[in-house]
Amino acid sequence: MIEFGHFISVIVKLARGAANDGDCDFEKPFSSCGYTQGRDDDLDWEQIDTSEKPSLDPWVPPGTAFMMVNSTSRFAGQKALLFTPQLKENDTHCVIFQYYVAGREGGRPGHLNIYIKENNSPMGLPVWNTSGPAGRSWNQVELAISTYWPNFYQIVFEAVTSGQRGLLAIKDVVLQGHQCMNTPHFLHIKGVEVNAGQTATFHCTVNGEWRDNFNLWLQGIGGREAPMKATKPWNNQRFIGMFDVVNTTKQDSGRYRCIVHSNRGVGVSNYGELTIK
Ligand SMILES: *[C@@H]1O[C@H](CO)[C@@H](O)[C@H](O)[C@H]1NC(C)=O
Ligand SMILES: *[C@@H]1O[C@H](CO)[C@@H](O)[C@H](O)[C@H]1NC(C)=O
Ligand SMILES: *[C@@H]1O[C@H](CO)[C@@H](O)[C@H](O)[C@H]1NC(C)=O
Ligand SMILES: *[C@@H]1O[C@H](CO)[C@@H](O)[C@H](O)[C@H]1NC(C)=O
Ligand SMILES: [Ca+2]
Repeated sequence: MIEFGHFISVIVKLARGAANDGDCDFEKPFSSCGYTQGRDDDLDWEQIDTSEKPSLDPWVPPGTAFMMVNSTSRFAGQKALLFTPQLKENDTHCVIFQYYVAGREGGRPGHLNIYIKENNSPMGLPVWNTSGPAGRSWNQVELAISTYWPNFYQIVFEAVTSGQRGLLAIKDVVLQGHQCMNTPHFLHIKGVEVNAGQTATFHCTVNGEWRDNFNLWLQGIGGREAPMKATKPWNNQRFIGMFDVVNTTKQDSGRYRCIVHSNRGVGVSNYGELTIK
């Protein structure tokens, strides 16, 4: 029956023309979902299925399949990266996943950082992170990733150990064919061109109503960030966030994107180019 179900899901995926659509329940080897381990890092993620093989370690989540990084007897600052396949959608979609942090009560065994890499761009800065505390429950995160079509993107899961004992885990990555429930999506952002010394203003249009728990900022791939200067309503379904990059110099040129944190996840726009003449 399980084999037959798998057969059907393969047929469905083939019919959709995408064998690697980004979903992974980690019940099959992660490489069959097109996921890959980082090579230029310190550790690998381990794939575990405690529904097939229960663990005696009380910190290991029971009865489920997941990827984890064991931070016990690791130095602080050791990194493990896990990459999704290259994803390409031209309609609104929400990516959800679950994470788990375990260790001594209140402990923080490490950081989980999420990066969104557009085309073959550098990783840039994380769009979302957590360091726990160790709660030993699964928590869901929404990634409201804008439509980058015709560009592709990859989601990168990075665990960084803190030197404390414990583990970080992720599971159930699902690409949903609709917008996120609690995290807003950005419309496509445009590049900005100014003379050196001038202020460059980026406009980020958000699909959704303003909520007080939203935190918006502009993130440069080179590390420069700008807080939101103002919002203006577009209509009752959309608003625009405005960001000033002041006193621009040639070094500020490059790619910028809009980020919004909700209490459930993060919205990430495409990159817009800042050109300094
Ligand atoms: C984590 O690593 C420690 C030390 O190597 C080991 O004793 C423990 O069993 C590991 N836990 C899991 C769940 O692999
Ligand atoms: C949307 O994507 C599909 C494949 O995923 C492609 O065939 C189609 O041309 C795209 N549509 C637009 C309007 O770009
Ligand atoms: C983690 O996220 C918080 C809250 O958004 C942010 O203040 C902090 O700089 C981030 N840390 C890293 C290492 O990205
Ligand atoms: C921008 O330049 C003006 C005038 O040179 C200066 O007063 C101001 O402090 C600068 N602002 C920043 C954020 O560097
Ligand atoms: Ca690795």
